[in-house]
Amino acid sequence: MSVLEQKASQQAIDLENKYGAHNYHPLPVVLSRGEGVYVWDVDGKKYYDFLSAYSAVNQGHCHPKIVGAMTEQAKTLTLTSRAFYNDMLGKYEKFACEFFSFDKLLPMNTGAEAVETALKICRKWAYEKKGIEANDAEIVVCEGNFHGRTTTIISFSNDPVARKNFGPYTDGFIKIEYDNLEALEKHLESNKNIAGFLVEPIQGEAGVYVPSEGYLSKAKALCEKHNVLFIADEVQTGIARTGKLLAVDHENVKPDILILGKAMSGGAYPVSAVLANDEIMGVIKPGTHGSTFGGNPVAAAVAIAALSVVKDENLAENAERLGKLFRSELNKYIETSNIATLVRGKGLLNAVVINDSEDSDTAWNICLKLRDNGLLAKPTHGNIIRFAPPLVMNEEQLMDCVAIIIETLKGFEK
Ligand code: IF1
Repeated sequence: MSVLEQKASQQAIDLENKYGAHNYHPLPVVLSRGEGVYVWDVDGKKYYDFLSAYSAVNQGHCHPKIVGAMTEQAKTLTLTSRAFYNDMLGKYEKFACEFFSFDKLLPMNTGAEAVETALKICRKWAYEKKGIEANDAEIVVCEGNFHGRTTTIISFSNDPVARKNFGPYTDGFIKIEYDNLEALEKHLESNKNIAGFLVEPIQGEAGVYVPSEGYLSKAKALCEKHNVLFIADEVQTGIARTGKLLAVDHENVKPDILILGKAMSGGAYPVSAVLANDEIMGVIKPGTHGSTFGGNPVAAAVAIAALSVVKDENLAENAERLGKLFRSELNKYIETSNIATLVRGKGLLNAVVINDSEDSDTAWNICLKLRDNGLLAKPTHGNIIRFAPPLVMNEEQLMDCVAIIIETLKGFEK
């Protein structure tokens, strides 16, 4: 990199360091353009994006249909608030309810807001429909969860960095081991105050943990048996990422409450949503919940376009096919590697576990070298690297990326 090039990147980094809160530790690369599976840095270097903004850019960067819908609506009507009706929200709600087969949708903006909304609906349903005594409702969550960064959500996180010094914490949550049906059944059988079970169909941040075959369907059956709401957080696993429209579709599970975000907009705009049927969503009455931007006309137009792209371009099928190819190619290399120990995932949500201690910086150094070799990825926890490209990738591009990843890993062989 020339001195001048270094200057442009460093200037951007210095500005963030000086004027921005230090709540992230980004990989040192400064991006200025995105298109499809590619991003470019300020010096014009081209990269494959293998993070997809944590699975928000499933449809590829700056998809013309999504940007076009956003631009048109932004020139027409951006925000009315919900104090009045507008001509876009109902269309979006109908489109999305039919797309995911639910009666109702409550529109929000970020994933965490949608998770909070789902928790509120679950509690309100518990008091007004299930008959649990006021303030006694408990919601079961899983160890290793990641559902966002609000005070209530980090109250039930077991990530010390996400929790430390943010107390006092919100009560009413029971943590159980992920992928452990006996633990779930034990609580459902012994505790009549349980209102819901909140679960990621695959634990993304924890390191792309895919639960045992049948876990989701058996957990749903247990919830049905005990009149407990099954709440699927598909913010990261949804919208075709794992090779089906929703990750729960791999087991034909219909959640009582579905939480969506990220790729609901293709990464063009903050759009999240909570979907449920009338007997559950009916507990929400005027004044019980809301948001200034929730369901705004731009979000509505963007989400309709983003979901249409998923269907029109068969992104789930593409993710399923290329995900199998990715894991097959990586497994061939792993057989002879002493630096990569395993690859796991579904569709195009995958992770490679690096053969080093959790606190080592090997995974980070591998990502720095991947960057130099033209591919952007980032470790999740410690020695696990998440690989999640946009779902619009084709086989030739995927094989090019497999070659980059394997060549880079070979450079770290012991
Ligand atoms: C960060 C993680 C991923 C999510 C699930 C809800 C939310 C997320 C399953 C909240 C958000 C983002 C948040 C971002 C990094 C990223 C992330 F590393 F934090 F955990 F993807 F794995 N449910 N995940 O994954 O949605 O409010 O962010 O829109 O906070 O560092 P949000």
